[in-house]
Amino acid sequence: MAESGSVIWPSAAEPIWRFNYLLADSPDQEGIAVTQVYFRGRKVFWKASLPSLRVQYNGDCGPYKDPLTYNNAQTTSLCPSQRVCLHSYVSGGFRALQVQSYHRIGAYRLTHRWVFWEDGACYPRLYSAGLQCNDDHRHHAYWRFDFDIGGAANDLVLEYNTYTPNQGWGNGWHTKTTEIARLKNTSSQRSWAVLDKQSGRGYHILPGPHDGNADAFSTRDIWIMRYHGAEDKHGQQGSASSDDLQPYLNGENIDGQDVVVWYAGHLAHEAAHGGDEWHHVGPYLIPFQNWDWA
Ligand SMILES: [Cu+2]
Repeated sequence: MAESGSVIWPSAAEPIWRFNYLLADSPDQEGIAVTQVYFRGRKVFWKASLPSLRVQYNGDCGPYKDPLTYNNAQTTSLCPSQRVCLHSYVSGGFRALQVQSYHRIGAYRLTHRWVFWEDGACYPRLYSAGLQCNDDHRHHAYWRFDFDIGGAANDLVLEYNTYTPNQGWGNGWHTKTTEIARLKNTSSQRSWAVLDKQSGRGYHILPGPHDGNADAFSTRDIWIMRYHGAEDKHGQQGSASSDDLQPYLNGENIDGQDVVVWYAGHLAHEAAHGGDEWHHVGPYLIPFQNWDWA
């Protein structure tokens, strides 16, 4: 079984966001994948998904890879008849559409959520509660963002650091022209952007406040890569012991190409806090320059 649909939100008369969604069965295991995602009539993603979720314990438990599938999703009181739950709300004066699935895996309760805001922001989130073993551990959530801003090709990737002088892209920004994996750097407010070269429209990728730090088990925060269809494994990405993203980094040119961004949130969970506390990770994706407000 699977659950899928098409969304025009908030209405056909006011199509701010438009996309398809799919929560598939095993062997697919990438949570809710959203595809053909448009903000105000302009393409943002070819596809965005959560293809890997790994957990490492102190002590003898694990490591585990937790697949997010239709099989281990459950209905909730908010959506008693659907495992993909669409829910509109208003927060801070802004309308939002939340698309989420609730999963049970062993002792874990996991909520995978996309929030689409009326101003074009998109918040991918993973919420986790439950203790599989009574030890401190770290969940690592890997999102895959296949941006197609203004079409698949002709992308430009930028990185921001407070210390970078203006090189023509504004203070702090420089371009990344070959495939690369990066670490966050809080002191330089490091962040990234993917732009369409022709229009200048793009998205700013900002680490979330709870996204933690890479470690020896999950070694990077973001990977910027050239699109290859074979590198979309629909959630069969890596294993419990490795994310297996490093082999995709082979020095390819990404300047003016079709770019895919992987982003990892690292969620530390202390056993002393018990199993009932919910924790979450996820970046902020914010529209960047030159979007026309209809
Ligand atoms: Cu946990």
